Amino acid sequence: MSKQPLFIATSDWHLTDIKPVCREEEPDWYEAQFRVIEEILKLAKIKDTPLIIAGDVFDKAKEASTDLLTELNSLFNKYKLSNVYAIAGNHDEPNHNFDLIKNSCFQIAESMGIFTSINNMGLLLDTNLFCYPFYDDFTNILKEVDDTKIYVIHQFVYAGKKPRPNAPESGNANNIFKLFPKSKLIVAGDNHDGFVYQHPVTKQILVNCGSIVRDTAAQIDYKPRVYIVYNDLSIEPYYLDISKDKITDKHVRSEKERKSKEELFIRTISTSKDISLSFKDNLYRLTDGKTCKNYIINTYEALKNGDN
Ligand SMILES: [Mn+2]
Repeated sequence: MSKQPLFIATSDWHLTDIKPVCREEEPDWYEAQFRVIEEILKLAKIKDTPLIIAGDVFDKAKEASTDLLTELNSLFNKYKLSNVYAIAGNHDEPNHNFDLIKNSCFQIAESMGIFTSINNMGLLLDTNLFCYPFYDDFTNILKEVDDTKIYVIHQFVYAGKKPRPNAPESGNANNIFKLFPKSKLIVAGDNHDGFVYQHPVTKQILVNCGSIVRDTAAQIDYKPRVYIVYNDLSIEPYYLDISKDKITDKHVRSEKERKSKEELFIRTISTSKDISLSFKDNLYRLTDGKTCKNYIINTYEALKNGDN
């Protein structure tokens, strides 16, 4: 069996009409998003392989404009890919509830023929694959399916150290593998930082796709990518072109500057002997050594006491 691409894995497109602050210098936010989508569609066309979107196609479950939807549709029409599949992420689900998916942009996009929804469904590739959309209580819901080696899920997963203090233990890659002990590969969406992790003992592989469009200043050094999954289950990252991106963290820097100035001010007034928040202290200090000292102090005291 020669090595062939089995599919391209991507997630967290977060398509939105609202330009993020860090991308304020983008002249056209739609173009900025769609040039990335186009690159992915081109890649799927060239590789002649299915494209699987592991959730969060849209940023807001019910708030994509007709402009956004129709532009997305014409882009997909241009490439005429026959095998584009998607599962719903928490952002695609109204109130992060899969039961409400019928009334969502995800559902509209599927109805327009942009992709085929494969929530809670299998896909017959060389190796069987099964997909689960986002569920809040996923550890109770996700189950292994017979003769299935690959799973696609939308859950916050990480390998090694917790990427944020409140990240649940259930998202640790080693615990995700335990949900599917017979699996060989798990593809995940949700965590915007893409990575590939292999369990040292079971050799199971976790591919976390990561986001494709950088939308926070924290991602300024991130290299957006999709992953090509081959039929021998080897994984290859494909880094997307970010040369046209206009991204800035200056709003974060000015916020930091403002905060540090504030901190410095508070530190100064709380430690310095020369500065006080008391008007009286400052006034008295100002008069030190001046000939008018007594006059000023007497006037101030008289004013304060309401003397005429
Ligand atoms: Mn998500």
